[in-house]
Amino acid sequence: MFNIVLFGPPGSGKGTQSEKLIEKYHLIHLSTGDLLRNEMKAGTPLGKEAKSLIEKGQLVPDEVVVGMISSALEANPQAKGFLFDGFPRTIAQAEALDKLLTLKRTSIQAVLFLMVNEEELITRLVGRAKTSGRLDDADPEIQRRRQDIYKNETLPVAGYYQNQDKVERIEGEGSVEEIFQRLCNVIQEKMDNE
Ligand code: B4P
Repeated sequence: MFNIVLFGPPGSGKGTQSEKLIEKYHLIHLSTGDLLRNEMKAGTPLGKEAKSLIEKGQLVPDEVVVGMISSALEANPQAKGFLFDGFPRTIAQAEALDKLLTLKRTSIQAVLFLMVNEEELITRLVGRAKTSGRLDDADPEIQRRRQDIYKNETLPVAGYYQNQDKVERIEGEGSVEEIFQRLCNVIQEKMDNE
């Protein structure tokens, strides 16, 4: 199996690049943001709990997202590999993921870290707000909070994987196609060394 974590701050282009990567490498796309938004749309109890947190720019509890990922791994026993998008977002999630993958006798091969400066992130999210209908995009105050939570809770996850020597930093500014090529170059190198 070939498993990738696509890592980066809110608005760094994880969702945008994931769509292209899964098409090229035939990986199963696991986006906790998308899974949570589906639950919200369906109005499930989990979705209702998530909605109140996401709309304030806060993270959903670890056990909720880990449970969703665990079910998704179980539901795809034949997968060639997984692309984790927006997960893990805390050290506890990263540890839980390592355990789940060990049970499946596999592991993360690479953590691709999209580097984008904060002003560019805010500009992108303001742009996305015009079409996404996402309340967590529309309010600049909430966007700043999401960036702060990212720095405090999610950025340490990069250190966790750095200790495993798995992090590849990728310049996340430029055209979508340029960034995609950068990601593909790194993935190809990793695959060749498997
Ligand atoms: P996510 O859905 O993961 O979303 P995101 O981080 O906001 O965006 P992403 O990086 O995917 O950016 P995108 O491609 O859309 O999370 C939403 C919320 O769910 C979180 O805040 C949290 O509350 C909750 N959540 C999710 N996972 C969780 C977890 N594991 N634990 C706890 N809570 C969790 O790109 C952004 C914009 O930029 C788009 O408009 C795009 O068109 C544009 N763009 C992309 N690439 C560009 C480029 N190269 N140049 C210019 N613009 C570009």
